[in-house]
Amino acid sequence: MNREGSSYNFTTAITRTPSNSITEGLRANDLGNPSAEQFKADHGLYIAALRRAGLAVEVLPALEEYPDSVFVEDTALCLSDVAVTLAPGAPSRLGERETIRQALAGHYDHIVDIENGFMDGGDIMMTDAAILVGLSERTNQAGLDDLRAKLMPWDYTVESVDTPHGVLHFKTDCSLLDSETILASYRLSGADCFQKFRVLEVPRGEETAANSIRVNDRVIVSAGFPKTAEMLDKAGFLVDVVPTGQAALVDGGPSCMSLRFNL
Ligand code: CIR
Repeated sequence: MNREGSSYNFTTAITRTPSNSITEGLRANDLGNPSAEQFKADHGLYIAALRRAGLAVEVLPALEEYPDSVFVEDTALCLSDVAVTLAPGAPSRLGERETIRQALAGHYDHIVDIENGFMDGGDIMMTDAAILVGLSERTNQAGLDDLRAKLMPWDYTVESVDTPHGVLHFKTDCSLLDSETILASYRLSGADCFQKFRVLEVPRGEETAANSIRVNDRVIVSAGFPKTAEMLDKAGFLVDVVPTGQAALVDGGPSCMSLRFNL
């Protein structure tokens, strides 16, 4: 089934206030602890950007027992007719999903759960035609098979793609900009899964900006990547810049901090 525009037109977002324990957040390389205070301030600006894009934003309370719980994207896949709670691949994050399930129950009539294997939302890209799932350190084949099985009644196409080695999540390095266009780092710009798309490659040195989000009429991009912002502007996209420096210290970016959906 082709769901034209459904992968970037949204009405609602769920976010979660960063916890003070974010200083214990997982990271591949330790470049120093984020400041919880600054993260909360940045998070407020992120929510403001989602609201500027027209979304109703639900803000869940911080969960101190889960340092990475601000990164709600990893706990669920929100489609237009069903939500899927995922099984995050980091053991310390598995408990986050029950609280997200409760929040989703306020919005969705149908919720299904990944019960086999593991899968992070950061590895899932919705396009109009298919759900692309990047196999990674956090997402395995058993999780992907379970997603396919659980979505069977809803007529989605689920495709497996490769996450580049050394990259945390598939969407760490790419974003959907519209039905035909992908933003990607050089590591993914030539990927087979994007052959039917126009690919805008993030200028070298700004790879972090590949994790951006298209939300309704605009693209939310991390601050500090002026060449990417200029490229998107010239390509006709309305760019909204938000600070994500604290999130980046624990491997997060714009996409990770919200679940976005259209109900
Ligand atoms: C983690 O390692 O799970 C967090 N520190 C970062 C999660 C980023 N999530 C995402 O890209 N979807």
